[in-house]
Amino acid sequence: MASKTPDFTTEGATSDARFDAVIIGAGFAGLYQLHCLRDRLGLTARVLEAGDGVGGTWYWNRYPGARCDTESHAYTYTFSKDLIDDWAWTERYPGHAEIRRYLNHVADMFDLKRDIRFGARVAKAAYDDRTGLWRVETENGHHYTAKYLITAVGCLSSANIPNIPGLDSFAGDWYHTGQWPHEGVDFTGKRVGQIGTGSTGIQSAPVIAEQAAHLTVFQRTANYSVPARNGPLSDEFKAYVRKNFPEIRATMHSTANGHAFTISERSAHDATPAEREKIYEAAWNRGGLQFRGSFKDLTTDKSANDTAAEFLKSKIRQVVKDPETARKLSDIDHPYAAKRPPIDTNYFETFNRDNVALVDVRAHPIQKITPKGIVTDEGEVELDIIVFATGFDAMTGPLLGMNIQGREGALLKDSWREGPKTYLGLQVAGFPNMFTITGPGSPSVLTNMPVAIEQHVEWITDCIAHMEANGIARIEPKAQAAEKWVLDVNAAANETLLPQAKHSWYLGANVPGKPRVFMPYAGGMARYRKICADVAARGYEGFEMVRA
Ligand code: NA7
Repeated sequence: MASKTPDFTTEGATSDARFDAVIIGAGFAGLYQLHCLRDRLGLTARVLEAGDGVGGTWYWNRYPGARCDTESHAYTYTFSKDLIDDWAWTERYPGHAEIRRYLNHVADMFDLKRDIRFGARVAKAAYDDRTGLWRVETENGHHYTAKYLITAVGCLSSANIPNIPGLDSFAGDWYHTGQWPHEGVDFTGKRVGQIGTGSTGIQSAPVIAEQAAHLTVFQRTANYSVPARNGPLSDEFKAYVRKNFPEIRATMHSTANGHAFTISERSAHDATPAEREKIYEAAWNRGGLQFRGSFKDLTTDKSANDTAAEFLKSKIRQVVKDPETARKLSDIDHPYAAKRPPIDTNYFETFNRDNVALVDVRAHPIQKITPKGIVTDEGEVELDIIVFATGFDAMTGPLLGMNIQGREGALLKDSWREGPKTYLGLQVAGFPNMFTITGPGSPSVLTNMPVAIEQHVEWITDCIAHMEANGIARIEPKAQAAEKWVLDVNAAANETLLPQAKHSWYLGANVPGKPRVFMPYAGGMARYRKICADVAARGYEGFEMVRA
């Protein structure tokens, strides 16, 4: 059923529009949260969405080659059998347009759009101590009040555009990958400079190189990448997914990272060098994030990790023909998967093209941008277009950008001055009845996001159901519980190699001035799910609940 978006012109314009819940964002998280509150609990809810359509992160990320790195049969909601039976992905990894088609399909199937206000960017959300309600204001001056405020704003939705002197003077065009023009960019005949070699840059460079007259990739940190081996899905595979979805779902729920593959139970040290080579070669040929699962200790034991890292570096040297370019691309300063590990289609092969060059900006930092191009101490690279594949102010950026005020007017940005503090990534002390789906301190970006999102949405829904059934007006974490959780998040990270990547966005290190705090919970999705379930079973231990 395709629902019609209502006319919201007058809603909240002259007097506050009142709902049980305001949900911010209409991506995977916001859509499911709306369905749960409205259709399972019978509450009223309004979704406020800055974009003009559903999709969340995928509404904005339309850059060349934009594609999810989770395999499509696992990048999906699992809550509805009808939905699973009704949808079939076409490729091994879903492209951005197909993900938007999927989310539109979900929104239509569950008739969600009638409760989503598009083009409504939240400017402020403040808790009113007197009424116990949240008051939310949009940039276009509409007001909403609600008992519950639920942020579904994504973890990677606040663009990080580096402050390089002279950008304003650039005579050509420039774009950030996460704010890509919907009509696309024509690179034909253009000299393009791309800054950034994270997951995004590794996806976009090969596609841009095929169209542009010339592409210069500005690399600050060399990166590992494993071939994605994308391709169309066969009818047999689609039928297999439909038939076996309960088992696939069970795997997604039992693994640390929420993907539909398991991690080997074998240590890299228990294999001979020849066996390891064979296992890595098979994983390389199969492609994708599953490479990480080749051995159980790749993400926790540096010497085990070294064996995978060396294999991947040797692949770069085999693929890239120019030895100096191969050296720069394989001169990687962190353990494999200590930063988010990219997967690619022809990334390293792209550097064998005559129209592609690599500039090492770790050795030769960017000094400035001029009207003509980018200047390093090696000289000026003349450009018509600059592409910033420079990532995001991850996890905290989208939340801190909304001017959120808790009890007694306390600002979230003050509470988090030294880094985000949450309890379970779900709530913040001093911000009653505010729930943060996949917030900092939850597994989120270290997992397959829809799995993390479903778990959070279902936990929040159960919590709200409990509150409504028991006449509870207010829930918020006890300060000590939040303090302890921050320690637990740090301890979980320290059990892994993740903190060894000193420049990673997991640590906030990509944004100048951002506190260096490891933000996601690295203890694994299955362990985290159990912690949250136990907390609820013990009467919401660590939370304070106040009756009306
Ligand atoms: P990432 O992973 O943060 O990558 C950003 C890239 O941009 C990375 O190579 C950065 O180098 C580089 N960067 C950032 N600022 C600069 C400046 N000032 N100069 C030169 N280079 C710079 O973002 P992505 O969009 O690729 O991926 C984000 C996530 O989206 C990804 O993990 C998936 O989950 C999907 P650095 O490494 O910081 O030296």
